[in-house]
Amino acid sequence: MGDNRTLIITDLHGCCDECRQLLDKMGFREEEDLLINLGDTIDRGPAIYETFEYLHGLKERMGDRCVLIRGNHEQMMLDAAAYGGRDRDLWYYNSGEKTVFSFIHNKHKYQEYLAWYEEMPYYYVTDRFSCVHASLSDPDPARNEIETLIWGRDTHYEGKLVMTGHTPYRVPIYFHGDHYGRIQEDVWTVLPETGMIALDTGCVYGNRLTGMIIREDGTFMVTSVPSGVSK
Ligand SMILES: [Mn+2]
Repeated sequence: MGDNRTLIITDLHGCCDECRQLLDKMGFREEEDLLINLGDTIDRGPAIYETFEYLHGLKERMGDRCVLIRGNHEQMMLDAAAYGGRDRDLWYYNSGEKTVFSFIHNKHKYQEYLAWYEEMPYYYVTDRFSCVHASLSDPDPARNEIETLIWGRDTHYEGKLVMTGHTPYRVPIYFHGDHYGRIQEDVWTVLPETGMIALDTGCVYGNRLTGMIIREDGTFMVTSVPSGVSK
């Protein structure tokens, strides 16, 4: 059996330093690992352009081993650029101007990279689990409304295992039907077959950035680094 690993991170919101620290802590190997980002790379945080530049470079070098899933913030940006008007108002209301200015401050325009953001898929599916930004109602991501995939907050889920971000909790949580519990960090555990693992721990709100490592043998571990953003 190989030692292929999958690393999952989410909700960077411009927290580029923490992203690098977390990947370091997880022993990220750019040449071998599968890296999955669950979306919301932009808006709110301190280093939005830098985060883009870092992920863009990773995607360039890693190709299919770097999966950048779309969050509601990328969707709002794309809709704002495409339709203006109320879509732009919605994005600006959700901190979009911070992204606009971060790109301008670095002598770029976010509009130059719309095609790159447009390539972000809404979900990623493997034999063992699925990945989406926000939530699932049907275990098959293709059978959910886009709205559910990128904005959903329902955690009453007991289908095939899914990893999500979007809704920040103080610690990573495992949800299964009506039950839920904190996931212990830095301990290897058997990957559940069903339920929902929520990984957004509110880095951009000053809490922590959490990542998950899944090994080929069906075990996983979550680990985190503190946020440098003041609360
Ligand atoms: Mn979100």
